[in-house]
Amino acid sequence: MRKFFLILLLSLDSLGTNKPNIVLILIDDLGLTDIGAFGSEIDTPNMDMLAGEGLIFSNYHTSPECAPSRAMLLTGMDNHNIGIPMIPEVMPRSLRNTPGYEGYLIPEALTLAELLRPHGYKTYMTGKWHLGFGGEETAALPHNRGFAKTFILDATGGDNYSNHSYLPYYAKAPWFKNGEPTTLPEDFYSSRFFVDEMIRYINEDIEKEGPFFSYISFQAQHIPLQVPKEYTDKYLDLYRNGWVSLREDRKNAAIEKGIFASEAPIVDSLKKYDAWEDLEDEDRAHMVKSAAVFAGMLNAMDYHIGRFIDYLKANDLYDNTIFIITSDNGPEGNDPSDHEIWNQWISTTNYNTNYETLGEENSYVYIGTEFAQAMASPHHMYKFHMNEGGIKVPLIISGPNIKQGIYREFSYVTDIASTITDIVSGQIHDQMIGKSLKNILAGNRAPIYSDDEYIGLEVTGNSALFKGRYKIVRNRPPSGDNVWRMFDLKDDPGETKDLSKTYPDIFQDLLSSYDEYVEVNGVVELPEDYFWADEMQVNTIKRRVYEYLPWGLLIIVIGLGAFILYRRK
Ligand SMILES: [Ca+2]
Repeated sequence: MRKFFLILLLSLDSLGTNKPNIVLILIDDLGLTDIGAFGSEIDTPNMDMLAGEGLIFSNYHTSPECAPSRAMLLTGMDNHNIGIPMIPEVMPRSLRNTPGYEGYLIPEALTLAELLRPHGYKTYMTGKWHLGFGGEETAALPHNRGFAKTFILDATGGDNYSNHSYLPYYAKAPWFKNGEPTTLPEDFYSSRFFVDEMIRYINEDIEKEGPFFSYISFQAQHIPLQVPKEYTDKYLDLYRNGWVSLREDRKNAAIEKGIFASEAPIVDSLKKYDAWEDLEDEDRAHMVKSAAVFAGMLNAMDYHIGRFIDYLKANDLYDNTIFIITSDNGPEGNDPSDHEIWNQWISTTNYNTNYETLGEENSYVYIGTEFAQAMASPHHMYKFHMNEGGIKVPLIISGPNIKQGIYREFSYVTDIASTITDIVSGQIHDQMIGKSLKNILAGNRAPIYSDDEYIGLEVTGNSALFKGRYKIVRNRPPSGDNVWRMFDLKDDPGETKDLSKTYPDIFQDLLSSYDEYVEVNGVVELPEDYFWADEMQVNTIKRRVYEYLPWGLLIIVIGLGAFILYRRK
């Protein structure tokens, strides 16, 4: 009887045909002001068009790292309850027996694709997945987690022109087509390919009933930054005034666009670095061109989003499509050349950092800490950190019946899955902790979180908690001191004035909420001497040693055989 009702419900559901298509576009390591509509100098006309037609979220937060953000985005759950508390590359392997620390997306945490399919959605994904433990846990790949057609990379990043790994952790970038290991086409360029492949999936099923859910997860703007030369050439002169000037320009543009309050002070985040004028000419030129590659790569990605929009328009699909565009964390400030294991590894690869060909095939480009800090403008810090520069990123939602404007109240990564299930089914799925933004999309501008609700966040030992207008935050060494500070984000969104001693009662209340968050979600306190780069080195050796194990065993067997033969003689 129950089954009958379920079938009836499902068929009724598929009859209620006007459900919107949903396009979820995730950009990797994009700063708050990297998109034109948020104050960028980079050409992003297609995303700006969607932002102009839809709603801009100027106070949206995610986690500071790729994989946890992606898992939270797709499930609406806290990162400690889904198997991805931190990127698996830096997770101490001893933690894998702890519930919530499995290192891959556990089956109990349903993905949006699994939740949308029973409602008649056709489900597709292209691009970076990063939730299957580097391809080792195949049950956690998107093809086995609700996506009908997929072409994905199950790693923290990869080359944009080939299957080369960008880190010693991976021998080759682990690519999968519909759950099976696969190769890349000859003329592969990541952003173009993900869009082509997505168009192909939609087109193949265009006669089939039902809306589609398409998740395009770009490699842009993750390192190595790479893009065809003509895009870089457009921006060659743009960054010649350096990072201080870029940060200031972005801040002013963000104020003008209504993304940041004009009177709010900001942290002097760049003062601890070398002055731009004091750099060697050669280094400066290299950095200016690296930043141009960054800009070109984003411009190219936007161009391919434009092609996707054109396809939808040409096939009468655009008007009933909701676009959600966001980033998984703030800008990448890591300089890989600071790490000896990377320096040794890169010399064994085809990669080069030659000025002439920066951004082209086999070129390894990154913007470095100072430009990353500028691209998080006007905020402090960048990827991996719990200050606003690491976790406050762009969010644009546009589509049918979505009212234009800017939503300035706090919103959070887990709200997206809640919103999608609410739009599709009229309710937020039980597993989710996020709030629905449905009323906000319809024009309501009230806060969705009340003053006594808290949102806790812990990733790789760095922590934050939001409650009402306040936020507490702490970052571990080497960039932090592991001391909690408290900021009033309403009056001081730039996090310039620590109020922990000014309002000790409020500070204590937020600390207690954090303790409760740790307790409820089973957060493991990492050892004091934990350092992510050391852990990645250990995990790299553990992962790669298995590749050489069969050869080692073969040599031992041949050696033993030879020894026995010799003894028999
Ligand atoms: Ca990322």
